[in-house]
Formats: sequence, C-alpha cells, structure tokens
Amino acid sequence: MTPWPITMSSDDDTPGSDTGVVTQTRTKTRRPPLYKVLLLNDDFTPMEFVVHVLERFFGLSNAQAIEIMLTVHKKGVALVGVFSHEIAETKVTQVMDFARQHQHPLQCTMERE
Ligand code: TYC
Repeated sequence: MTPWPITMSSDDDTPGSDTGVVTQTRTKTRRPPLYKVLLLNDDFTPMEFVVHVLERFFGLSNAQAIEIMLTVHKKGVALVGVFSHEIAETKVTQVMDFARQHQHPLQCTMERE
C-alpha cells in the first residue's frame, strides 16, 4: 500500500538521506487557446443572406452585420469573432449547415489565434 499522505521521507532515517527536493514542473496556469471565426467571400451568396447569418448566429446588430459583410465582399475575408474552441466550432457548424440548407456556397472557418 502507498502510504498517505505521500511524503518525501524514506525509511532511511540517516541524517542527510532525505534532501527534500521537489521538482516544480509548472508554476503558471495556462488559459485555453482562443479561435478566430472567419467568414469567406464568394460570388453567389446574396448579401442579405450573409447579413442575416451574422445577426442570427453572432448576435450582431444590422449595422455591424452589414459592415462585416461588406468587408468580406471587398477584402475576401473578415474576422467575425473570437471564441473558445467549442463555441467557435458550434458557430462554424451553424453557419455552414444554414448556408447548405439554403443552397448557398458561403464558407465559414476557424483558426487558432
Ligand atoms: N460577394 C457576395 C455577392 O456579391 C456577397 C458575399 C458577402 C458573399 C460576404 C459571402 O461572406 C460573404 N453577392
């Protein structure tokens, strides 16, 4: 049986046999990585559909949604938001499923920040 609590002491009581050295492997806690959700341009998805997607799945106002949609339209890609891995994955899936249901080729991706 392993003794509890586990101590640094051995059965050897010879003075100096127990150095008491503990290797500390990590001091700081790591925050989980964040993920950028990106929207990509295409020539076929209607602008109004993209605006609706941004309002519906990202909680953006109409003005914010139009701004991001126009950025994608002009530059090819835009950052929609930054999320945990699970939330980002959910957003991407929601957008891709919704676009497919409406037979639009809209593409949404995520990448580690
Ligand atoms: N370029 C599309 C058009 O002219 C509009 C569009 C904007 C498509 C943003 C996708 O992510 C997108 N109808």
